[in-house]
Amino acid sequence: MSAIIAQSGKSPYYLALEEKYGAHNYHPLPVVLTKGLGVFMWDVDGNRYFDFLSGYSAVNQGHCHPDIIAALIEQAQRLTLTSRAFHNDLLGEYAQFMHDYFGYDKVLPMNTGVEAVETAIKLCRRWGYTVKGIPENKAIIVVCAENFHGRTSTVISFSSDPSSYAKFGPYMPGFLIIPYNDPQALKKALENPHVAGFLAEPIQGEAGVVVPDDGFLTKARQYCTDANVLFMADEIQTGLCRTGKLLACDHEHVRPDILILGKALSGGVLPVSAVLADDEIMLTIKPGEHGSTYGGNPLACKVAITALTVLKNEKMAANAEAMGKLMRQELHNLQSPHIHTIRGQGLLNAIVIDHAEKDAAWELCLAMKDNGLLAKPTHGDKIRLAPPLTIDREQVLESVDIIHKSLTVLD
Ligand code: IF1
Repeated sequence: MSAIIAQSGKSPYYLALEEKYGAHNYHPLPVVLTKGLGVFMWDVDGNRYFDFLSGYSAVNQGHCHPDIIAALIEQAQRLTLTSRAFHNDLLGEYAQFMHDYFGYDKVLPMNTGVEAVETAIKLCRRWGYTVKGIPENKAIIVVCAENFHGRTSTVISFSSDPSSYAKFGPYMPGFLIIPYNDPQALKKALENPHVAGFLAEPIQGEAGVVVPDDGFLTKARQYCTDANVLFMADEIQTGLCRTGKLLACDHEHVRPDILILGKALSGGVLPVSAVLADDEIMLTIKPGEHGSTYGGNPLACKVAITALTVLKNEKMAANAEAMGKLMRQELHNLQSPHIHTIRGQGLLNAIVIDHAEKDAAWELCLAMKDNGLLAKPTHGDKIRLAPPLTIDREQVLESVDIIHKSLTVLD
C-alpha cells in the first residue's frame, strides 16, 4: 500500500532528487513533507499527519509556534550574527535569562547538541586538571553503554553501537563505558582518582526510551559528589518539558554539575544548544580557549528566550505529564498481542513490538503513515512515540486509534 502512495502524487519527484544528489546517510520513511503547524505536518499531496517524532524532541512547542516564528522574523530583520569578536544587545540578556530559568551561574552558548556535548567534555577535562588536580592527559569520563550523545569523532569514540563508530577510528581515548542504570558499576568506576566526570542521559532516547530505575539519578548524583566527579546530564532530548518536568533530572530533584541542552531550546527553528555550569567549572575555560562562529548569535538568543517562555506560559511540562499518562493507558488498553512493552515518561514514550517478522516495526510505521501518523523505529523493534507537547486529549485518543487500526498490518 505505502509503495503505491510513494509512486503516486508529487513525492517521487522529491525522493528522486534526494536519492541522486543527496548523501545516503539516512533511511527515511517514504513521505515528503512541506508544511508543519502544531502537532501536524502535511505532505506535498496535502495529506495530514500527526508528528510523533517531533524532530527527535526539537519541536516540543509544536511546529511553527507563532510566538517563536514572530521572534525569529523580527530579529532576522534586525541583526542575525555579530560573531563573538564583538558584543551585542541580546547575548547578555539571554545569559541572564538562562541563569534565572535554570539556576546556574553561567551559560556557554553553542549550536548543535553534539557541540554542547563536546563543550561539556572539554569543560569537564579542564576542571579535572585545574581544579581536581588530575595529572595532565589522564582524565577519564565515565559513560553508559547504549548511549547516544551525537556523531562527532570524539563522541562516537565512546559509543557502544557499531553503526555509530565502526570504521571511523582511530578513537579518542579517555572514556570508560559502564552499564546504564547500574549504580554499583558507577560507584566502582568512580574509585579511580583520574575520573573527572560521569556523562549520562537521564532517559536513554535512541536506545529506545530506556527509563532507569527510580533512584538511579539520585545515586549517580551522590556517588559523583562523594568522589569529587562532575555529574553531566545530557538533557538534549529529555529536557525542556519532554518528560513532564522542565528537566528529566527534576523527577528526582537532582542538580547536575553540568547541564547540556539543545533541540527544543529553539523550538525547532534553528540549531541552538547550551552548556550550563557554576563558576568553579565554567571559568576554567579562559578567553580564546573555546568558541564557535554562530555560538550565542543574536537570532539564536532571541528565539531561545521565546521558546523557553512558551514552554512555561503554556504549561507544557504539565500537559506532557498528563497526556503521556493518557497515551500509555490508552495503548495499554489496546491489549495488542503485537505490543510487548509500553514505556516512557511524560511524552517521551516507546512501544516495543513483539513479532516474528524482523521488519515488523518498520511495517507498522509504514501503515501508521498511510493512516496519518508519522513515527520511526529505533534499534529494530522499538517505536518512539513523542508528539509535540501541545497535543490535547482528543488528539491523543485519535492518534491511539490510528495506532490501533495500523496494528492489524501485523496480524
Ligand atoms: C541523528 C538519534 C535521537 C541526542 C542526545 C546529543 C544529541 C542527540 C541525547 C546530538 C541527537 C538526534 C540526532 C539525529 C537523530 C536524533 C537521535 F537517533 F540519533 F539518536 F534523538 F535519539 N544527545 N539526537 O538525542 O544532538 O548534534 O544532533 O543536535 O543523528 O540522526 P545534535
